[in-house]
Amino acid sequence: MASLTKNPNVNSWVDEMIALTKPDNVVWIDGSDEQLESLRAEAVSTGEMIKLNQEKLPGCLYHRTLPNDVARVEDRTFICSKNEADAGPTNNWCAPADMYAKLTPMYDGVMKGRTMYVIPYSMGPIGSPLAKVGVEVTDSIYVVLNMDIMTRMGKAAFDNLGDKSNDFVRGLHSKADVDPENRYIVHFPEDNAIWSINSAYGGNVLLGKKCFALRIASFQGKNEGWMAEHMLILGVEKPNGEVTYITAAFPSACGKTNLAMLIPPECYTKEGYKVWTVGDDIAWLKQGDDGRLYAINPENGFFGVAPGTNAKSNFNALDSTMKNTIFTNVAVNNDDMTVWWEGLDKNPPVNATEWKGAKVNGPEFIAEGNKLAHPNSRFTAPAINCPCISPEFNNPQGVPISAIIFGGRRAKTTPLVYQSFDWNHGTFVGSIVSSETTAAATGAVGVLRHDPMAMKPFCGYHMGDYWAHWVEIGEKLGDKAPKIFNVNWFKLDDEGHFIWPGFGDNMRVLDWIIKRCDDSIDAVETEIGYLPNAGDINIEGIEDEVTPKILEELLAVDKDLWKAEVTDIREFYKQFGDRLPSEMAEQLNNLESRLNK
Ligand code: OXD
Ligand code: MN
Repeated sequence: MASLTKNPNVNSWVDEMIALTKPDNVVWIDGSDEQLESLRAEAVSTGEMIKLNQEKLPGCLYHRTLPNDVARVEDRTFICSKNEADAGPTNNWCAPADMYAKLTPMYDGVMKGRTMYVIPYSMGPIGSPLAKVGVEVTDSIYVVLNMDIMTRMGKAAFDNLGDKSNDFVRGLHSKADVDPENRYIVHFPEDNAIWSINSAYGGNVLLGKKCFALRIASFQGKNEGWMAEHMLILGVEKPNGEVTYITAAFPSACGKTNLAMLIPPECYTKEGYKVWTVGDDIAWLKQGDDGRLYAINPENGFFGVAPGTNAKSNFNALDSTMKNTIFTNVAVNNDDMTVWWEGLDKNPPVNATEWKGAKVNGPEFIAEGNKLAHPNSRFTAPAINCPCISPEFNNPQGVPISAIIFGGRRAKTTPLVYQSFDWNHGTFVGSIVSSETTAAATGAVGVLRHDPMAMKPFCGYHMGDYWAHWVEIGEKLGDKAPKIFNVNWFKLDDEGHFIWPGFGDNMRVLDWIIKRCDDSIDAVETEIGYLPNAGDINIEGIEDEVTPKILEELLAVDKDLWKAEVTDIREFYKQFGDRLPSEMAEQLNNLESRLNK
């Protein structure tokens, strides 16, 4: 099939990839409905995808990955910058020449007997000054169909790139034999290239997402003066119609999708408050002409964690999955070909297929201690399906950001919410985010680890330089900089119960944050930052659950725990050596001396 572009940089690179992988056929993805429909039909005929109930779930498909291939593989993810020091201590590194030498034989002839799909796509609205083009070649129809949902895919991306530009990210993916021993997710930041092999799991193979929009884009942002962050973007509309835009960075599977699509409690909806979703996972941020920081969501869909999603926890996400959605590794109800996962409802299907493909009696299977859906099973849903998608979703200029929120899963230490003293202190607050690990990546779950700005798995260069970049951006923004906050929805009591209701009630914390941005409310100055006066967190309607004593606990700053935290941060910071910005070292010293006063 003939190329869809005259761009010689694209064509020569694709020719090179064809010569390397030797596919039987090459299909250029134009993004047309006819082409996608025929790919869906082909995937269904080979069993790669399963058609779900087209009346209840129109346009929805199901896919199962191999049991060894269900999450991102951080230990097999590499940043191959020319100099090892530029990848920094938080990334796996290998010299680019050595990595190319190792991977080239693995790709040699890997697509023999297969078709190569050439996917042009834009991250960001086509034509947005903040958008960027990528091209992914892959031997997986599943990848094509997911990229169709997650990006602006098709010929328009090539038209936007133009006939001459070399500014596109080259993504090479082959599922090969899905061999975990030879699985590699590799980034060559200086070559604008990503090579992924032996996986078919979303986060490892939808190369526009984590690989491009975070790892490569963070490196590009550093060089070009903008930021790529692991952040949701939402707008809170007040009764007077004014919308305040907020971004929030939480580690994987810590509720970004839920916060982004939050439905406020009744005491807010009755007044006319509303939350709009701009993005649920990634934000690209750049200073606008008016000096403020603007954000776009480079994605076009949601690759959300299914378990736990239900009409109460996230009605809008659930509703987004009701049509044209791909479900991966959830359970299937064989009676009516619908889907099920833990936490959807209390009625697991009796006649079920569990995520690995075995036919089981759902309730019995669960009673024996098994899970019907994989804990990291996913839905890939078009953003336009979301009932609360922001009218600004496709605005090429993005939305102006008033607040940036960091957060993680912390049983103790970190209060419900606090505000940093200023931008550099906020950067410090982001740098010290720690969180308990989740099923989104392979490895142990529930282990506390440092995850600065929720970017530990996604920063494509040295973390110390990344913090320096934050400091520099703050200098440029000056008094137009967003205010920076930290939240923790996950505080536990001594019996291990969550003490904050979370979900829609997180609106109560957003409300405080917005009032702080508007300068319409005072706060308590503590050693770690500004905390709410207890009376300023609206608990109308949840007084029984959040008693004054619990609120006090939620807003407590335990000095001893924080002193221990300082010791731990000092240890954590050591690995960054002389690339730790002096501003961060100073913030740590200041925190310590405030605690010792
Ligand atoms: C994701 C992740 O899939 O962070 O968004 O793992
Ligand atoms: Mn994520």
